[in-house]
Amino acid sequence: MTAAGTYTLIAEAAGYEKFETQVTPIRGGSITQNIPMTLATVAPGDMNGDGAISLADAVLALQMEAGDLGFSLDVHKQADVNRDGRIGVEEALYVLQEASGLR
Ligand SMILES: [Ca+2]
Ligand SMILES: [Ca+2]
Repeated sequence: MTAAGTYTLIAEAAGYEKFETQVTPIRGGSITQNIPMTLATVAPGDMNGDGAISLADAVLALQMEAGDLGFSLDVHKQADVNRDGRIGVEEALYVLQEASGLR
């Protein structure tokens, strides 16, 4: 049995902003809570949204280029460096330059 009181409900998912709200359970009742999941803001070139520009991002960009998969849940649209709606060689080059300190 859960003690009475107010609890913090936290929803986290990779690539999304953290959602946090307060809930107060009622004995014998139930709680329904809509959880708006907002895509996390990422820097151009940050394909995996981990907050860093690294070789992993270049690999992801090249994988996208090779498969021409368009965007997937694992790659952020905001990572599109030249805003052409695709992730590809341009993004990989940008990431490599950024990661090596050339930018
Ligand atoms: Ca990254
Ligand atoms: Ca692009």
